[in-house]
Amino acid sequence: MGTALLYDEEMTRYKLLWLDPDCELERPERLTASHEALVSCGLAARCVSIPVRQATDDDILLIHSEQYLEAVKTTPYMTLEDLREFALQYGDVYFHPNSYHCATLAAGAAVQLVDAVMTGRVRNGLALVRPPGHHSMRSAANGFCVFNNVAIAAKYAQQKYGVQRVLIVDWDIHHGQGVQYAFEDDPSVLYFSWHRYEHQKFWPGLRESDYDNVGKDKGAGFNINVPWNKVGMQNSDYLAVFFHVLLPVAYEFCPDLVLVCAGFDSAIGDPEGEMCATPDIFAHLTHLLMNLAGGKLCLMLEGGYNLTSLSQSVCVTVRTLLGDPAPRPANLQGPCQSALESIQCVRAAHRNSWSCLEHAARAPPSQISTKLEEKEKEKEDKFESGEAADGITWPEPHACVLPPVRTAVLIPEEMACPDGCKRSNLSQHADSLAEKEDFDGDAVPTLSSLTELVGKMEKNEICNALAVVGDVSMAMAPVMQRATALKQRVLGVCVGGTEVPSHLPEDGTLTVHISKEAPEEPRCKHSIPVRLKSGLGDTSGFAQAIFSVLLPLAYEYDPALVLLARLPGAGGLGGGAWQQLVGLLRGLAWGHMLVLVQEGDEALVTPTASSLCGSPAPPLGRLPAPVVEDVEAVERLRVRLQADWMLLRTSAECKMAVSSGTSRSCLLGT
Ligand code: SS9
Ligand code: ZN
Repeated sequence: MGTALLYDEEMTRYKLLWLDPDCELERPERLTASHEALVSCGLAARCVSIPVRQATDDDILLIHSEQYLEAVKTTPYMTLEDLREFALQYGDVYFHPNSYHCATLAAGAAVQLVDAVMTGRVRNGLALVRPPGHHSMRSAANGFCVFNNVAIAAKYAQQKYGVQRVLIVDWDIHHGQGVQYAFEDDPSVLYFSWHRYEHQKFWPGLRESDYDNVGKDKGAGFNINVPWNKVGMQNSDYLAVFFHVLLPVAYEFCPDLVLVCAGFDSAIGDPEGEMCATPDIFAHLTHLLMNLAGGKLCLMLEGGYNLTSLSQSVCVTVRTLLGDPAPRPANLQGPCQSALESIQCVRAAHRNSWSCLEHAARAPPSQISTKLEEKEKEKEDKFESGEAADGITWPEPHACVLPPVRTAVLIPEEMACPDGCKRSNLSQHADSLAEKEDFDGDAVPTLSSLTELVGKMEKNEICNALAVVGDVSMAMAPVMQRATALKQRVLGVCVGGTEVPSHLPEDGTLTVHISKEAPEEPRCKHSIPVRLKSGLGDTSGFAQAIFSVLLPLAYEYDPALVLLARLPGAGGLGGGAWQQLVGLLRGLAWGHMLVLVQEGDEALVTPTASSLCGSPAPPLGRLPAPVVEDVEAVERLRVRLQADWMLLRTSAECKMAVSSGTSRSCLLGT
């Protein structure tokens, strides 16, 4: 199952024909540069190229009025003066005689991409288009946008394929008010947008872009706005919003299809966004969406005005769609104060709509409301607006060296090797480590075979691996020791079991143990028990543990290897939830992960291997409210740990500690 790329050079054949400083950013080179970058790093050739067709009138009328469509249709025959005048009735948009044609191609590419994904021709894809779409409204062009490509695609999917729920993630740095208006009373489309807002001072400067605009009537709760009230937001700010707002709600919503308004003006160097997230972050934003909706993910280009940053971001994104491992999310420093205020406000505004947020902090006191905060002078330590981004530099994204083997398996000989995997032979030479009696050398790999796998991952000879072992608990310590001996930082994730496996090395490791029985009190800083009293079968509670504790911890820890161990007693954990866990953890450590499964659990080999190979996990279904006791336990743990782990923070209340910069101590939870 491949990745579609939709591109047609024709969409570069329109441009601004007069002087207008507000519109000069939107240039044909945005598309040529992005496409050339994809070609020159060999990514375009790896995609399924799908020809672009024009959207029909019927497609466009799914979102726009007949009058507006007819008006746009007359623009190819207008004089320059008429075009100028026509554009002037709208905000921040220009028209060219070829604009209408290109706009039908852009919307057409979006519906073609939906067709390709919904018919199963490809798994996911990107439509490289201009003009962008998310600002255009039923009867108005706006912000370089003519037709609302993504909104049309959402309606089209619902109408043609009977898709019930569509999630639209708008990571462009501007608010897609056009998308918001199209679906604000519609509970079948969940619209999420973060956007530069600066207390309503930033374009388009709408009151309704703030966090308290949650949707109308039946659609209340299905519109999520995250305002950025400062520029300079970084990778941690974006990830924190994904972990603490978007992902829990998205999993609860359980979309059948995910569309992304993929604007890259939210990346560093962009003159419009003035944010500081690096192009690498889009690997993670993409990856974190790839296990929703069974992997049905369609990205449509929106903004992105720094050609370097744009091209790098597009490449990283497509690479991830293709299933390559994501670069390590290095140097995450925790969300800034202003981001935390926004997160707290959004979570509070939605706490009655989503059961995953029911236990979020209540509405924050007015002094930290994004609306009421006095408009202090901002961007103190940032560049001045305007001359902005030109001088900004950032390291080029890491070249990814794909290991020769994606997934190695150490499984009993009588089992067939799962598709896409390579059987790893048992170690030939004698065990260097003391052989434990419980290891039956015939049926299960010896310890030295496991530690060899660790060595091969460290050398990037294999990406990830799965082993069936006789005693998972016993195998963990030597594996971790081997990795730490190689100076590799290891994240251990144990699910099930009653006790934390013993003798785990502490230096250079962090172990999170999710189970029904784990002791409530952590034994030490290197071992974190997450206790779900109602058991691993409570998928909602499990999901909460993953998003609000495990993933933020894991990203901030930034391991070089993930060791995922399924201990006996994890039986309650459904296959879907297990595959979600495997899939999500692939985003860490350049994808280097060793999964240990207990002998007797052979039924898990095929699904686990398929997730390690990058197949999307099956959807979890619409999640019910989690068990109150468990939510509270996970929330207590999160609060306790946020003193040491800044990505766990969801509110601005520990102000002193956070604003003291790099300090990792916090007044809460000590
Ligand atoms: C430039 C103002 C541009 C419109 C931005 C539209 C972005 C669409 N000084 N305002 S992604
Ligand atoms: Zn934008």
